[in-house]
Amino acid sequence: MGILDIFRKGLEKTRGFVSDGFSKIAAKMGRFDEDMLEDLETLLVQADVGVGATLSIMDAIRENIKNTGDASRESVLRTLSEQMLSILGEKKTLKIEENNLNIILMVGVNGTGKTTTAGKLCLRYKAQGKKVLLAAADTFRAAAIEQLEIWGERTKTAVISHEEGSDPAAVCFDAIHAAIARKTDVLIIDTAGRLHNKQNLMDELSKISRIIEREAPSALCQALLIIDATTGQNAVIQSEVFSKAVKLTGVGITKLDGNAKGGVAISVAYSAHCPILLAGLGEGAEDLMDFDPEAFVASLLPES
Ligand SMILES: Nc1nc2c(ncn2[C@@H]2O[C@H](COP(=O)(O)OP(=O)(O)OP(=O)(O)O)[C@@H](O)[C@H]2O)c(=O)[nH]1
Ligand SMILES: [Mg+2]
Repeated sequence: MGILDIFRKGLEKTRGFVSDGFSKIAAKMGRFDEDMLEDLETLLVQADVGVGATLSIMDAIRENIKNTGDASRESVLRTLSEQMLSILGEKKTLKIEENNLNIILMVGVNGTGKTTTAGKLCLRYKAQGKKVLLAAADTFRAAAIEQLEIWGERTKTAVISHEEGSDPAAVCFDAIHAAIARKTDVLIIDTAGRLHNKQNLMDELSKISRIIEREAPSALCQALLIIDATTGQNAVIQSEVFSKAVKLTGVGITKLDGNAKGGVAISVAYSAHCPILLAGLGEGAEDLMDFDPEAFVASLLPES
């Protein structure tokens, strides 16, 4: 299956909603009038594209109609696609430096898919022949440590863990030194999504970041914010909150397969100040893709 087919299949629900919705609106008349443009605006907001991004897209569509006089389905679809691509920006991927320790820190609120994405990434790098190590820095719940250990068994990867309730920064300290001693290529650190309160969580993440900087100054450290596509506009707020505690490298959007609200990727790209790097398109170990703006947009919109 090609990348486009994988995105189309994963985004089936959002595709059904946006693509069919667009075709239904366009079918009313040969060319778009103001009522139809308003229906399109509502459709985008309902698909969680977000109010800011939707207004910017609709402004460009109206402007184009005004300038060219062309309000045909094809013309509106072309501007819509161009605007979505312009908001999403160029394709960017997680970088892995050869002959260096790469540290990937997974952050995000509870249940977004941090541990699952850590496992999927582990599988990806193992398949590329890299030496990988997992660190269970979510010490808040025993089940979280066990969940990462299951991924460790599944992917035949060592997991550095301490007891439930221990200091996550100490787990990171040990994991970094184990990674250096074992000449690990990629160390993936799973963190908690929930602590006693939000400030605790942010303080803990800041502390983990400081430990990484201090103990592995020459490593390439990337912090990945994991966002659940089904949580809608909350996702956008999360990116603001987490970016205050950790210097985020990029975003991974999970559960794009979960409902018809996959448009949230556009909302996040519009508001967050870091690129979307990964797309979670299912629960399986292989359901992780580098986020591909072109495949994403082509998956949402009808073929012209
Ligand atoms: N459909 C779908 N489900 C996913 C995806 N990614 C993760 N999940 C599911 O989401 C649920 C939560 O995932 P976890 O990886 O445990 O989330 P977490 O962020 O580690 O959660 P906490 O440890 O509680 O903070 C699990 O049931 C996963 O199987 C995805 O891309 N698609
Ligand atoms: Mg977890």
